[in-house]
Amino acid sequence: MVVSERSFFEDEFHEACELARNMIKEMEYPVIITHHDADGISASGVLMSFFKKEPIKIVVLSGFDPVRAMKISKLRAENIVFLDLGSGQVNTIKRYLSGAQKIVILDHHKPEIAEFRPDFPRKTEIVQVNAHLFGLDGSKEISGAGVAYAVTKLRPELALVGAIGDMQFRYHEKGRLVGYNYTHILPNSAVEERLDITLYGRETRPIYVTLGYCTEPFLPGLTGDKEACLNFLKSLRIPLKDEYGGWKTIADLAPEEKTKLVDGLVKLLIRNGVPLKKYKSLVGFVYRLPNEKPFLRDLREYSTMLNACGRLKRYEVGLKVVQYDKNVYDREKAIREAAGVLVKYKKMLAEGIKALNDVKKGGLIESLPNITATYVKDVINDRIVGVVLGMALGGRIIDFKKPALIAADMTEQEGMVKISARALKEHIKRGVNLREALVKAKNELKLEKSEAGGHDIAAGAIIPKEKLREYIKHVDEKIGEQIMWRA
Ligand SMILES: [Mn+2]
Repeated sequence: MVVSERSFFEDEFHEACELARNMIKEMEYPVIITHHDADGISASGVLMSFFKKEPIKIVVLSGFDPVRAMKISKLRAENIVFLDLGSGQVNTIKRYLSGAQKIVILDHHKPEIAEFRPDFPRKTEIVQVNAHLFGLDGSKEISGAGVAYAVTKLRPELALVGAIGDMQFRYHEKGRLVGYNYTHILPNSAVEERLDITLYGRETRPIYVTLGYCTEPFLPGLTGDKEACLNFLKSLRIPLKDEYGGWKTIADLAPEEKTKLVDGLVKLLIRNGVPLKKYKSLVGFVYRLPNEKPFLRDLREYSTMLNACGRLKRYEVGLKVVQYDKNVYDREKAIREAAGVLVKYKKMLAEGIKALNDVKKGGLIESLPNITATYVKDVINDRIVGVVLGMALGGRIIDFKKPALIAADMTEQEGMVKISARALKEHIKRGVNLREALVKAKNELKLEKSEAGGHDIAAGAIIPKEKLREYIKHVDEKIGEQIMWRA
């Protein structure tokens, strides 16, 4: 008998999914509450396909907290579906939305209450299908969109866009999807998996542009210098343009040309003393939808585009991109629009990185015993601060010997700051769990109107500005305890 690495409670999970599906099927005028990232928008696409005929309302949120719960309660919705959020806020849902008849939560974040049927006032029927309740690791084996797929059996491609948007591939050394994503979703989808050059932009950008923008790994002498990239490609005799004079992308290259490119890059990195660990990610698993529009063909680019729409609050554009059953012309228009949003988003990120560097010069970074904390005030928009931090981690702009935390003023909530925290895999191995630290610190300071949640490796919180110092100190202590406890 073949025994799988780790068993999850497959039958129970699928039973729960079926129960949730039946509940959703009966919903009239459902209100769908979803997260603003690629995973949340993908999950909405899945549900839109499910509710083809039923009029639905979609509310896209950057997070869920009492203030927003109160606003949603004013919609007086009888049927609510939470996507990619909700499990971390079951008590808030109970406090503000117990007027609803049916509530279904489809989530993969660690649940606040580990029960399929959390206790609620009797008139509300509530279930939460959460990966963690069924032995699945929600940080790497299934995404929010994946849970939505498991429930509806629709749009497996979007389920994988969500997984890739949530970086669920990064736990595998060659960037492969694992767990439920791999065993149950990929085989049922039109997505192709193969080992290839992973560089971002492989389907859409001229090769020299791809190299010029490459920060993972950082290419000495090439990153940031387009002229040098062109010369580098010429020296390798890699054709830059196709027969019609259009720029070739990496995906357009023949296998032997790809080999030449990888060889050339590896040699360059070795010459510059870059350790192997940093560039073995040049080749890894890529996921593509061969019949999709070029911008969406590579799932990483697809998810980045949805992320851009979410972060810049162009939800309607992102939602149209994931809605296949809509009229084709409309969707194509939305994809073009999304491409424009993406350009703007990339520009904001570049400005964010620059601002972070300036802040660094200004000395606003504080090094505590167990974390590095930075307060950027309103210099970096709170919606992109987490992404900028992730990039800073990739580019080693911040000292990442310790987990890093960055705080920015909220643009929409006066007096509140948004906190993003990121750790490296090495920190996780030593026992660090950012979500736990952020949540515990919040509870200890009795910050009731605040929120905190996320994953061990990436987490966030929204707290009152006047509590920032104290909060950071508490988080630092929690991280210290986690490491000590493990040591
Ligand atoms: Mn997610």
